[in-house]
Amino acid sequence: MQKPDSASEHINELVPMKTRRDFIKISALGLGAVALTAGSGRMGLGMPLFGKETGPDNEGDVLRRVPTYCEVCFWKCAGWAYVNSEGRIVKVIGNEDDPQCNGRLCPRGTGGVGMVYDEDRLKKPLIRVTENGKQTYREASWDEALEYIASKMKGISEKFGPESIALFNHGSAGHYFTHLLNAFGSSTVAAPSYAQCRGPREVGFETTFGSQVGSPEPTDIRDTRCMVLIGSHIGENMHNGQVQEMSDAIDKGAVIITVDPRLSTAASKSKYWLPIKPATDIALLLSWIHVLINDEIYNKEYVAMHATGFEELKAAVSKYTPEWAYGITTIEPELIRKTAKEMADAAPAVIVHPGRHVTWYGDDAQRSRAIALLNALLGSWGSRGGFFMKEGASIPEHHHPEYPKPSWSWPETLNGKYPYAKMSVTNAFIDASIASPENKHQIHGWIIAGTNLPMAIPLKSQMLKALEELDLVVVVDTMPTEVTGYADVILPECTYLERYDDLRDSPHRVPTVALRAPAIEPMYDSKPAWWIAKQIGEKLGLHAYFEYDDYKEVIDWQLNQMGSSLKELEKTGVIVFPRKKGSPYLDNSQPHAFTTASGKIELYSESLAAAGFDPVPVYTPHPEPEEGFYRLIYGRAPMHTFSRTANNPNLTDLMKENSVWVNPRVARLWDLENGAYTYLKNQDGVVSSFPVKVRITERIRWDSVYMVHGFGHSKKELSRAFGKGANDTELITNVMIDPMMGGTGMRGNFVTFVSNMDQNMKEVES
Ligand SMILES: Nc1nc2c(c(=O)[nH]1)N[C@H]1C(S)=C(S)[C@@H](COP(=O)(O)OP(=O)(O)OC[C@H]3O[C@@H](n4cnc5c(=O)[nH]c(N)nc54)[C@H](O)[C@@H]3O)O[C@H]1N2
Ligand SMILES: Nc1nc2c(c(=O)[nH]1)N[C@H]1C(S)=C(S)[C@@H](COP(=O)(O)OP(=O)(O)OC[C@H]3O[C@@H](n4cnc5c(=O)[nH]c(N)nc54)[C@H](O)[C@@H]3O)O[C@H]1N2
Ligand code: SF4
Ligand SMILES: [Mo]
Repeated sequence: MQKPDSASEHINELVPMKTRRDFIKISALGLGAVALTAGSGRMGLGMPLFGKETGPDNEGDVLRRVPTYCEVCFWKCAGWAYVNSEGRIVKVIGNEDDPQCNGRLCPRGTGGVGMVYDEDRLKKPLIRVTENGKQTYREASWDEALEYIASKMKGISEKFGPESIALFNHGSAGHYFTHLLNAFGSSTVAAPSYAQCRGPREVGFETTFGSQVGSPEPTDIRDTRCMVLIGSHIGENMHNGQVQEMSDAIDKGAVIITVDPRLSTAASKSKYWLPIKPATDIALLLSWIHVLINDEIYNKEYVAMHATGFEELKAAVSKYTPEWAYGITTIEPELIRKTAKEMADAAPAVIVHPGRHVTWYGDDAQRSRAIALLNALLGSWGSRGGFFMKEGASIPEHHHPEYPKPSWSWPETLNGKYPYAKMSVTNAFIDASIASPENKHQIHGWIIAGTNLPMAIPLKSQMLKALEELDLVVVVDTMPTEVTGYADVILPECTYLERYDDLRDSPHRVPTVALRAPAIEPMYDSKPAWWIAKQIGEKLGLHAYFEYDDYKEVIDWQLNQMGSSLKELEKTGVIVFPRKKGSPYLDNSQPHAFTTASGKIELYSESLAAAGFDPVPVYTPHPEPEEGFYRLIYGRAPMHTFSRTANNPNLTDLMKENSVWVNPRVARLWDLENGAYTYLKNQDGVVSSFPVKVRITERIRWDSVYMVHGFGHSKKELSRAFGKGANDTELITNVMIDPMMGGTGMRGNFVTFVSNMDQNMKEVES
């Protein structure tokens, strides 16, 4: 067996690092490939961010630059695409005027060009047909494919009402299809960014402060003196602005406290790493609250001015001593006290980060509320170095006739469950697509735009049942990912570098807008989503809702209303507006009207109590792995986004497969060798479709294994991604649904190793 890479075995207290050598060290621990190609990166976090460029530098060729904003993830950094005289996009770089990215894109953004030139792209509309008793796809003209969809939509609407056609969306395309469905009479629209991602934290913060966190997060990391990351792995989670600000904060001496069963990149840059036993975070959070209150180191003035329910909270947490929490979390009581003191010393310039993907154990809204309570006690909400009050640019809506009022909408799909869901729940849509006496309203058609449902939602058997019953499944995508295999009609959208899209409005410290214009004409027979939605709308007789020939007319009109124009934005890419709403921070000498029922920050929630939920979070133990099994946890890699980049030629160059992180103790027990391949089998007997490479490392606790989400693709049409690595989603068969808001908790799954499952086990190329 090869020697595992060595990192801190029991490092709880790490010295903050901020030198160039440090950068090399961290890159040697796993970010090597990117760090080397990245050139001038930033130091503090050792992040592989690409350096700014000053302009085109091609050999004498005149490059044209076109403004865009990135679609490789949802941070939406503004940038410039450079096109050479042969009409080829040669690079994309960050826009210096954009406060979201400060002129720097992450490796994924730089590699975004690979989406355009991926030869596996969807190229023509496809319609499912049966030939010789076998189902297959045949190419169709746009007119035929769109006619087919419109006539199916009419048929479903006549029988069941327009509401029974649902949209699943994620990303820019969603807006145009939402508009189409709204005009048609349906508002049955959902995205995985709620019940598979940030829904629970929005509920936790709203029930406390009356406001959601929202995206991008209004975390004032730039000026923070202490940041606590609860399983939030900023640095591998590459949301650009946050990574840059965290890097700066570390350089300025901010204390970082990272709670993670894995020595994440962030943990390795932290003063304190708390390698918590997974699934026990609520115990740690309650204990921190206990220490702040018991030791009287909470922010008394802030709490007195803004909060209600302090005495109830104090009574509720009186028993949660660090000694109690130690028995559950394995974090030493002294360390719990010391880190609570660090937070209090920095308050109110402290951030207990809400995280983003927080659908973990089914009690996630309550864990998020515990995080909100901690922030409230520290006085960080509305304070410099804590959370600022964000402001967006008010982009006027383009005129259209009023939408017809649907007779039912997504709340009816919840069947009385999840009273705190403020947004639609994808999994409830799946349930509502299966005939059952429970469903007063059944969904009969799906339009899916920009989301790879089989990888994003861990409910495969439910999804398959629903797909059996649906009368229409349309997929609008750029790539032949798994979801396209279930479509009746597949529509090829062109990539973000080949189209106009809505102006970007990212509420932050200051309002901004950014323009996305096409750098090149759409390749093959692909079309922008705005065009596809408009064509279907016209076939449905909804002309009045689509009064433009080209979407740039809408953008120009909107910019004119805001005192600018398309012409101006084509030159600058971004406009930064002054704030209209005053200071981004609260005046803590005055009461503030919080949008909760009481008008105050609610440390004890009457509304939760009335609805039958815990008014103050409580810790409930979660099932543990049986002997020989390990908890499956997952996360992000800096060079990939979910499943959407796994085939991108530029990014597969940096990372072509995921690996399973295994502690050396476990590796010895199972005789696993570093770099060897193993299949994984979960508690329900589900075996991974492909073997995954073993990475033996002290950086993961012995009771868990870790992998990056988005690999293990099963579509052969993805020539680079097919069979590379393992798919976490297929191993997530135990899903714990949050009773407050419907989120799918995915971290209650346990796996073991099946190295010799297949005698002819294919050696996957490494
Ligand atoms: N097991 C597991 N499940 C998870 C997560 C996890 O970590 N593990 N993470 C969860 C989270 S946080 C989120 S936000 C969701 C993300 O869920 P999704 O957004 O569904 O993520 P992807 O898997 O990247 O699928 C994106 C799809 O959009 C397509 N696409 C890319 N660009 C375009 C475009 O410009 N136009 C169109 N029409 N299509 C495009 C891609 O080809 C791909 O098929 O997944 C959630 N599900
Ligand atoms: N490069 C890149 N960046 C991205 C994305 C991407 O696809 N690629 N996606 C973006 C999106 S939409 C989202 S939602 C975010 C998600 O990113 P985050 O919100 O930062 O994090 P998660 O993916 O939930 O968490 C992963 C971390 O949680 C740790 N963990 C696992 N179980 C536990 C536990 O029980 N307790 C604690 N304390 N920690 C635990 C894991 O070891 C891992 O380090 O990333 C965003 N940024
Ligand atoms: S963080 Fe990276 S992938 Fe996300 S929008 Fe910015 S450059 Fe693109
Ligand atoms: Mo997410």
